[in-house]
Amino acid sequence: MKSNKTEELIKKINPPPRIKTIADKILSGERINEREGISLFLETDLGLLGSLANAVREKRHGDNTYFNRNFHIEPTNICIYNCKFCSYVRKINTEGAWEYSIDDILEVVRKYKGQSVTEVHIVGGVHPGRDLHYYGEMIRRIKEIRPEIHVKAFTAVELEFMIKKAKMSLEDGLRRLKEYGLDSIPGGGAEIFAPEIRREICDEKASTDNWLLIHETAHRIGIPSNATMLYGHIENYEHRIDHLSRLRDLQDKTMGFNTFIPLKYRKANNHLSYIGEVNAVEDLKNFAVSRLFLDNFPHIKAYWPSIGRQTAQLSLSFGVDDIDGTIDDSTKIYSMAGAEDKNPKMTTEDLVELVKEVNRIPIERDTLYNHLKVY
Ligand code: V47
Ligand code: SF4
Repeated sequence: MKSNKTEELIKKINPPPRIKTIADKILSGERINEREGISLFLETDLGLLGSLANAVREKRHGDNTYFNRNFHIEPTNICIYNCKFCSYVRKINTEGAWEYSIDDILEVVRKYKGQSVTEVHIVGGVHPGRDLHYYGEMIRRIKEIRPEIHVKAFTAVELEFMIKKAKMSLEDGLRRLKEYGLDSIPGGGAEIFAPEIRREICDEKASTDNWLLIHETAHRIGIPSNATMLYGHIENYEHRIDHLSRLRDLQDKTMGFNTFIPLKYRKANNHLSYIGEVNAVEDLKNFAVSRLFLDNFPHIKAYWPSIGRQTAQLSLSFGVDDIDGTIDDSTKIYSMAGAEDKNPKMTTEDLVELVKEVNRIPIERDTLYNHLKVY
């Protein structure tokens, strides 16, 4: 029924033949190519783009809108790298640097005793002194306290370093972490894959090939993961489509990605501040094109601490079916980069309300998208 509405809209708008062909392809479930993806960004009316992305979203998920109850731990912001967009990184013994011990972290985990959180999300800087066994031990001890909790931890960038430091092969390292209790891998560190942009914004850390290889290896041994894209800085639409295309190719091979999370570049206190930030229209366009291009990704997630609550709410009509950032999102990545919410917290009730306000159905899920409760 919704696609009929989209067809009516197409008739009304009467887009150029090229856009009409792309829209027809999408509505009949055919895959679009890179050139068509770029045309969606450059030439498509925002209303039509939203309507197409919404048709695809509703075909997959109806009105279902997922969220989970998680909390974040950021063990350290000390990092050997110097990504130009990062507002969070500090060097050892400088003002604002933190490094929590395993005991400090276990204290945080104990704080959630009795609360029905299902996931802990752990990411941080690449600390020169900590290897796979240090972090493995951290996971093992977290699970001693909360055996049932899902541990989603470490970006491919952190994994590359900690595995190398432990002098293990990539596959052996990931297997060892799985034995320690690692359940899945978050999507960070992907930034933009196109080499000419990666060289400019984060030259030193894991290369595009390594990021993709780490996720491919993880999927092969049964560790699912997410993927992200940092957008709205010096990249253009071709770079974004190239990024999505590399992810779509890997997903064809492994089907190990759960969700794609576009992350909006925030400008405060970093070396790219002069660029400024893109507006909400760009955010919505980006969600919609991601939904339309990534036809083999089950979910598209809006991470509200990066875009704000209102854009997250609007994104539910532009292809997004999942909202992240509940309970106690103590991440400092966005508060230090200038997000409006200095202490991004949203209770389950707030989030349920936000979803219901736009007539969608809030569904609490676990990390692997098993339904836990319909609100
Ligand atoms: O890789 C750093 C980004 C990422 C800035 O998998 C910035 O469920 C905007 O990956 N402006 C880490 N973004 C966070 C991340 C994530 C977040 C939520 C959910 C999941 C998931 C993963 O944060 C980094 C980088 O792309 N980032 N600095 C900044 N100034
Ligand atoms: Fe380090 Fe990550 Fe910041 Fe890059 S984005 S400097 S890898 S903490």
